[in-house]
Amino acid sequence: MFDAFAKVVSQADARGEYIAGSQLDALDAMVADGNKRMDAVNGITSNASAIVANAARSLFAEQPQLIQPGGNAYTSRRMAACLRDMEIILRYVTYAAFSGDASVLDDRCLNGLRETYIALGTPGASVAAGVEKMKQAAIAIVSDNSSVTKGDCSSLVAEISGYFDRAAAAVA
Ligand code: PEB
Repeated sequence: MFDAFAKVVSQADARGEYIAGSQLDALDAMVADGNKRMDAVNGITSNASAIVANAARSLFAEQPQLIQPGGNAYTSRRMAACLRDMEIILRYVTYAAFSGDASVLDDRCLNGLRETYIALGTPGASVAAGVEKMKQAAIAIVSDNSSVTKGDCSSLVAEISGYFDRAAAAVA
């Protein structure tokens, strides 16, 4: 599990090189934008339950077979497992956003998840659709600068979108 700094050190060490100027510049920009990152993580984290619940509701409205008898979210046990899975994925996306690095998401959440869903008979494409809905809600929160100092959040939004896309692609 790396953050952006540890990742740069690890890559430089693997090559036996000093940290490159371009990498220092990139890390410098990351530090300069640190408050935006904290605000974004805080915004997603403090709205996590609503993000998960709304995404699930919308997923089940679009794919009602999931909650009909025989569906993969039918029975409250499976529904609970589904909501829990979405919550876990969102939590790891917030960790990646906080660290500025996807390795925690990859190593602790996505690695082997596709195989798990295949073994369970859980439709990965439906999980991916749920992740996409969480992404829309999270990006709307991160992009809403009505209660924070106004600034350009486009690169942060693109980065966080990328973590959701990575999660969706890992199970689709
Ligand atoms: C992954 N999900 C399930 C299981 C595991 C995971 C390991 C099996 C064990 C259990 O039921 O608890 N666990 C989860 C995860 C990590 C982890 C992400 C990462 C660290 O440790 N059903 C649907 C939807 C979808 C869904 C499409 C969007 O119809 C999910 C939610 N996951 C779902 C369901 C089960 C499950 C288990 C329904 C239960 C499957 C079953 O028992 O039939």
